[in-house]
Amino acid sequence: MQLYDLNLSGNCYKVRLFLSLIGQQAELTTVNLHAGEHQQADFLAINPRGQVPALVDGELHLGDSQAILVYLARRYANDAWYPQDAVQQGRIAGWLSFAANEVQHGPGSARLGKLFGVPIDQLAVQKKATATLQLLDTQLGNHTWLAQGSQPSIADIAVYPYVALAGDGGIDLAPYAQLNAWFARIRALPGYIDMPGL
Ligand SMILES: N[C@@H](CCC(=O)N[C@@H](CS)C(=O)NCC(=O)O)C(=O)O
Repeated sequence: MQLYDLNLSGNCYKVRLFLSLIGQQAELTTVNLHAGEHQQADFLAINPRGQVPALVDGELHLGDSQAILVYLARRYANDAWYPQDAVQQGRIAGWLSFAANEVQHGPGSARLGKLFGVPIDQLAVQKKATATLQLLDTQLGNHTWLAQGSQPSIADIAVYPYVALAGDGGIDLAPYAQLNAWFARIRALPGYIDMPGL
């Protein structure tokens, strides 16, 4: 299995973290976005969207961190990470979508602007980020894990990185007690690994 990766990408970290939690290994290939490697023909043949992460496993070429989590969970992990139950799958899909939208465009974009100098309306993204963090803090006040099961699922792994990295975007995480308790639960999982900024 090969993972096309970038150390500072929260989306790539999602996949590295999950691989470690389930005790699977992938050969990492760094894609230098700064040098435009993601737009070169050989990488576009792997992921036509020109984005990392991208996973190659045998014949499978798969982009998008959420899609990769689903694949890895179903293919390599025990059922708890992505249960067969329809209610649980529906809830998890909702959180995967939340990771790709509210989280990516709130705290994720704030970090892009502050850390990487990408031109972004910081005021607008800080507002989105605050609403996202508040919603999560409320959800986690009533539930140990996001999808409401008794164990963590891929929903937690999809949402965690850019929320935990919000400080890189100039957002103070201290007021969110439930979020901080959830970070601690995730960090206590066997096989947990960090990335720069956490
Ligand atoms: N929805 C995708 C987003 C992936 C993404 O935005 N990747 C960034 C790095 S974090 C990237 O490759 N950006 C280069 C580009 O879009 O040109 C996912 O969850 O994997």
